[in-house]
Amino acid sequence: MTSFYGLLCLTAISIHLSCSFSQETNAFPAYSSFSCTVDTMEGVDSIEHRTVNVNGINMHIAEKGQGPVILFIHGFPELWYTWRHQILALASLGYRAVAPDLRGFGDTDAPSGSENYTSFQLVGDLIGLLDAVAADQDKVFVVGHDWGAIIAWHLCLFRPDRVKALINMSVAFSPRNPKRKPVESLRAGYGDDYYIVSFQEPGAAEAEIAQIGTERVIKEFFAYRTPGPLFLPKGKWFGHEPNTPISLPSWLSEEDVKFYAEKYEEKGFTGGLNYYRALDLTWELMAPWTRAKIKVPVKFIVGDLDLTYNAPGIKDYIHKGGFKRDVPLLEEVVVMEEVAHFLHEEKADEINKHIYDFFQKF
Ligand SMILES: *[C@@H]1O[C@H](CO)[C@@H](O)[C@H](O)[C@H]1NC(C)=O
Ligand SMILES: *[C@H]1O[C@H](CO)[C@@H](O)[C@H](O)[C@H]1NC(C)=O
Repeated sequence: MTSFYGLLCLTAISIHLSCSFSQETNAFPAYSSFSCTVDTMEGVDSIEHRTVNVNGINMHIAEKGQGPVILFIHGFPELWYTWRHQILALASLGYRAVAPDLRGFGDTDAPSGSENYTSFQLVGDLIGLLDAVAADQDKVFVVGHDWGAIIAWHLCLFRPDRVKALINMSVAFSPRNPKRKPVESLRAGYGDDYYIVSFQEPGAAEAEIAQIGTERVIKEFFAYRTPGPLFLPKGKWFGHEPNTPISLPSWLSEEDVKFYAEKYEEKGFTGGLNYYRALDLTWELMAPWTRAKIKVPVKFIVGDLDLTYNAPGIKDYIHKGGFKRDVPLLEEVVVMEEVAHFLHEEKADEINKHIYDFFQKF
């Protein structure tokens, strides 16, 4: 523990120094709290990048550090970049952080067709990745957020032999209901404007995004803090007039937004949207795993303002026994107060500590 906090102190000192150094050239002087992000950007430059061929696609990965591998799996609309704080912190604590751009995202290939985005291809990519970058490690640590949590769960279900322990953020488990397809259930529960339902029709969400503009869409998603379901009615996404300014949360800089926006501008959103469009196909193919339990040690972390935590029935499921029944090795559930969906960016230091505290036990 001592060395852990020591390292954090050192990190803090170097951040402070380079913050004051880079302030003069900060392109956004109005946002003084952004100065440390400029430094994070400098730290981010120390992260290494390469492309590996896995499961028939070229996958871009970001990595740093030596030691036991921690595989970081991002969500939507994110990229490897969402893990920048964790990559730097965990690499400095003796781990090898590996964060891919998932299939369909960023600098990784995006095969066409939503049928190419079921959990089987996605987990297949990650198994290929582990064989390529961690052939010497039978099992690795896994951290997932949002879609990445769902993929992480399926990785544990299909290949528990490859996972030492899992930290899952934001999205709580929903056991497979053999009687009803997920999109149908969501449509019945929330209607056609519920975001997952509205993402289904190929091209429709893409058209909305083109209308609003990529950068603005990124800002809207990251700034969303309503602790309730997300509805995206046609022509009225996010309910803002076109030119209303969107104020960014303190933990997200204009540079961060630009990073995401440039990659999404280049790649488009279809790859990410295909995850939602493949939900029912994944459900169909996963029939053999109905009522299967997760058999790896798990820590689950969620913010109390997260839309996922406020979905009907989820709190009861997480806190009243359902979750523990399906995930018998669930060791800890952490609910962070006043924190929303992108908790690992919003509360990076606390999340880094949670990750370290949990993984160092194994
Ligand atoms: C799925 O991906 C494969 C491999 O890239 C490709 O050959 C196939 O055409 C894709 N499916 C569809 C429906 O586009
Ligand atoms: C992690 O989140 C996924 C996503 O829904 C969920 O399926 C899983 O049960 C959660 N935790 C695990 C494996 O415990």
